Amino acid sequence: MFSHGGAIGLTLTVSQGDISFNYYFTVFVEYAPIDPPAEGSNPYITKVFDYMPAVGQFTNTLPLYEEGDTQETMNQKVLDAIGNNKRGMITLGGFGGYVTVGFDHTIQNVEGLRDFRVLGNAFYANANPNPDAPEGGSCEPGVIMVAYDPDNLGPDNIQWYEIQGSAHADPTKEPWYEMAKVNGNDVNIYFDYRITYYRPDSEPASRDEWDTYIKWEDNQGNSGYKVKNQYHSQPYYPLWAGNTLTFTGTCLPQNAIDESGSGTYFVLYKFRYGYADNEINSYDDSSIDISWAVDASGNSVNLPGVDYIKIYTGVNQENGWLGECSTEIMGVEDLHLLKEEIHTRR
Ligand SMILES: [Ca+2]
Ligand SMILES: [Ca+2]
Ligand SMILES: [Ca+2]
Repeated sequence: MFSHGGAIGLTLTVSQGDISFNYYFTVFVEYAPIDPPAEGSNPYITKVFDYMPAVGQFTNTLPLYEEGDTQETMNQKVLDAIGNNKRGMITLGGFGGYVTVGFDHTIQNVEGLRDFRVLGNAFYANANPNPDAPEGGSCEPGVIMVAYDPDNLGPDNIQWYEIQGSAHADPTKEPWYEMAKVNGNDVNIYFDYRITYYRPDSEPASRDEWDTYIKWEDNQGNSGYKVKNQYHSQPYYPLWAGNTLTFTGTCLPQNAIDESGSGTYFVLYKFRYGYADNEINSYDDSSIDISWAVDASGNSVNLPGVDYIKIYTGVNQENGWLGECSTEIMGVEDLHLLKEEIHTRR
């Protein structure tokens, strides 16, 4: 019996006395297909299980933290903002900040079609000083994870899988990859990235302290500061969290370039597909095919549907006056219940 589907490695060991042989092999475990959801199911988010943004210029304001708020009340504020097609907005802050949501039914994986859309606030630049640039503007990709829970074990007790977005498969194919590399961006993808943020002892007393506001360290030997900017004066470290915040996940290539060369016009370039807050909401590439879910080795898992979706900010980058790269979420929609037919892609 296996606890989850996908490719599972097994070892058969045969031994006698001092002699031992190992035979390694892989079995592929498939799930049984599921029925479409019941009539009257809600196409939108109905539950928020967890919300923990990383440090960010909208943290503690989207949604608003108020004295006395707890993890539970913050989760409820997120549900009030982005559940049930309200289309309010929440921020996930910098790299790793996340939200975990659920539905009143299992979103079905229909073969050949995309299955759900994640609403963000991505848009294209209308005055990019670089005339030949690929599509970009404010594309702040969130990595998407999914889980199928037929036995109602709950989101903390089941296997999660990541949606294999375009850069997961091959970052060099992003149309802006060479530009970003020449610009000095870190264009690698880190599948086991870990970052820790440290709560500042106090808020900056003067502007001199903005550039050394909130310290961070990662597991690639890098460290730095999340900086304060003139447009957002509230604390950027989530006020209901502990003294350190550690997030893990896949860190995507840095996609932002200061196209003005003087710090006035940052363009955050679009990844091809498979992320949140990366494509305009009405365009096809804001939507996701559940068949893109893969296990930790990158093997397809062919989930029949998903019960929970987790989204976390996928880039660690500061962009001058524009602030950190931080994913925003406005909702999630079941495309099948909304009768939207969007074909899959690669
Ligand atoms: Ca599908
Ligand atoms: Ca943002
Ligand atoms: Ca955004």
